[in-house]
Amino acid sequence: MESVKDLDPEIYSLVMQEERRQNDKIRLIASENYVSKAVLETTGSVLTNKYSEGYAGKRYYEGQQLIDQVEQLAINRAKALFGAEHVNVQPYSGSPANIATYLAFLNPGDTILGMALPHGGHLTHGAKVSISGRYFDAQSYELDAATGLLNYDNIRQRALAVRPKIIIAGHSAYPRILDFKIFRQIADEVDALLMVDMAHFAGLVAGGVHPSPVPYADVVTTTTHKSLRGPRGAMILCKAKHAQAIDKAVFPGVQGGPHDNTTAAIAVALKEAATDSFKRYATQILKNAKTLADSLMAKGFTLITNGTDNHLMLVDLTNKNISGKTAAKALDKAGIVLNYNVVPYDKRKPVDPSGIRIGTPAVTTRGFKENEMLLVSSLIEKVIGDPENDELLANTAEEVKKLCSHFPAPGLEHLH
Ligand code: DSN
Repeated sequence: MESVKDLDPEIYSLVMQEERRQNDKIRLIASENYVSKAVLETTGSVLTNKYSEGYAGKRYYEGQQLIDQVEQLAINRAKALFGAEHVNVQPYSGSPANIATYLAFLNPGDTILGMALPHGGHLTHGAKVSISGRYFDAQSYELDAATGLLNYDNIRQRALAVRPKIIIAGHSAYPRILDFKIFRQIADEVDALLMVDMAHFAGLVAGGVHPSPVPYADVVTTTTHKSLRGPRGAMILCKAKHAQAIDKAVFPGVQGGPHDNTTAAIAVALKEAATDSFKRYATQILKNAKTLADSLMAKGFTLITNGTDNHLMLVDLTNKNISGKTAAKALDKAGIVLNYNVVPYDKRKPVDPSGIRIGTPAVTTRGFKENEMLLVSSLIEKVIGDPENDELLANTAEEVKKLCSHFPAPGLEHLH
């Protein structure tokens, strides 16, 4: 970044510090990752200079000889990787992808049914503060109070009661695998479309370690930057019969010109995701999550649903007499970065809830395996047991830094 250094030392310095932070900390935010150098390079390429409203062969600006090929490559790779009939790679991110899906099939005021935000759903699945909850009649289903699991009989009852036009499956904080077949049956029973937001687990699906929603859903939306490990962007995968509605909704319905540099980087990430090494990464994400979950439970931590079968876990800290926010802030000082999170039926407020969410994709990318996860578990226990002990937090941060120095992350190898 020599040019930035000369031109804008302030931004240069902040970026360098962020590189250090990402290098020296254990990053456990379930939606974050480290992209490869190839993805970074492509994101920063001259494709950022181009405008290309429309779709390959039908653009509103000239000079698309190469952009059309880039976008078609991304589409072809996504179709092959996920077995999708049609793919749109233009959504800027997950929220616009979801909004475009609603625009494709709904009129304002129509009913949607999604997982409640405090139970692990996403803002765009119908939360009242989101456009999805303001412009539509957004109904929700919740987790079972006793088990913390989805209760498919209840979802069915809710669907029969509210007759949604779209049922949304998918989550930001649910540690278990969804039963897409049952969701499909429920959707058929009430004549609804089934939309699956697989943003969190797309990398697991690509790596073959998580069931795919693609055969069951009318539409699958996903970000590209979480477990899938691509640039910040999104895709919509759908059945061929919905292709036109989806494409029209993305452009010109919700967006203008696609971000071609991102599209190219998505294509690169999809090529990486089709490799054996990506399969090994996806497998290790699950092993790491299970090891950490088991170890935390053995230390007396309460995990929602008593564990995980994906890349994330949700810890209810009520029995540890510490709020999620206090824990997350102490852990951050100690070099362990995660987010505070509501737990189902949380008695505390969302700004200072009872839980923390922990995810394993980023640490897996940098090479952490089961042994490192056991160490992470011990560090979490120590910090949460004494969150105001500044000396402990500082010493832990040093220990974390030393550990991280043995695991160079993609894109940050120059720091080692
Ligand atoms: N913000 C993302 C997450 O952290 O889960 C969801 O889009």
